[in-house]
Amino acid sequence: MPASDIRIIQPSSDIHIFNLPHYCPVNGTVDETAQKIRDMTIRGAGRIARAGSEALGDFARSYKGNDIDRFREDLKKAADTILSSRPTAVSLLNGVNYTIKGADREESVDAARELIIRNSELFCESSLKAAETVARIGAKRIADGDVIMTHCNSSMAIGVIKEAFRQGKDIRVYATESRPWRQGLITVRQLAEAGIDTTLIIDSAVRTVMEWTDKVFVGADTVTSQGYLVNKIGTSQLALSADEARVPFYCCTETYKFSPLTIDGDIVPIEERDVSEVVSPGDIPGSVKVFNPVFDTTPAKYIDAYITEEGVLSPGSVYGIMIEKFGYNRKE
Ligand code: RUB
Repeated sequence: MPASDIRIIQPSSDIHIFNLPHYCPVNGTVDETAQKIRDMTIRGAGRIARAGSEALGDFARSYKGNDIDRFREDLKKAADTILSSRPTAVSLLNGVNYTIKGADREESVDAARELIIRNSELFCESSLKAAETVARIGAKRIADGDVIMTHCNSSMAIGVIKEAFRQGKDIRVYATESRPWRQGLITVRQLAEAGIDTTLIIDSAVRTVMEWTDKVFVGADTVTSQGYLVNKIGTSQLALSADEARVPFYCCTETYKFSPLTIDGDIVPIEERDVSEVVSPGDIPGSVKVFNPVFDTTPAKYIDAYITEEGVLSPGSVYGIMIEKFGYNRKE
């Protein structure tokens, strides 16, 4: 059953493609970035947040015109364009909001421009710094000789694993293929390049390999106020297998992947992508439906800890950090 604060888009009788909100062309950089996020040239929750923030910084930098009202309208369209590119990772929303914060109070285009450029730089810097902190903290959870499993391609989980290896710990990693996009191939390449003993497994081998795994490290697209994790499809299967095998399950994430919207009851939309990512024309009879959800939900009870730049958190303490970081703007 889906968690109460998660919406799964159910397969319809026809092929269902996630309905992207209205797309407003603004300028080259914003449009190009949105397109790259949409087609997954830029992917991963942290990267899309930084790319979206940078695109808005570039938008402000290259903006021609002095009419502040017009600027605000164009900025809103630019932000909407970025936000429409992928629906699930709240990092994108939090990154965009951080970048444009305060711009509506500025009275000149020059002042708003400066503010946005500064916000964008600050967001990207703090995002990269958070990643370093998470790597340092998370590496302490890895012991010499550990066998680790990871899923998909999370720069945060990989950062933790690489840091432990850099510290001289002798580790082995199993990385899932992550059908249909096979982001696992990126992961094994990155780990092998770092010199780590790495084995690629198909997604359905998770339960078998869990028997000799010591710890699981994954990333996050969104974390809800209940401490539930939304991440690449299949994450919840790793969590269930880990629970059954008494293997600790860690999520490595910056706190800007916490969704303040979920405090107010908003649901996390689960993106569904085109069937062509799963099958090619002619592979299956035309009457067969294909359902391709790309993220899933792991209930809080299966997560041992969130490893964040604020420290190691229990799922139950996510709410407090959310309030601290984002406040609570209840919509009336
Ligand atoms: C990637 C994915 C990653 C998170 C976290 O999905 O689910 O685990 O985004 O990544 P996709 P990171 O390939 O569909 O974007 O830790 O790099 O932010």
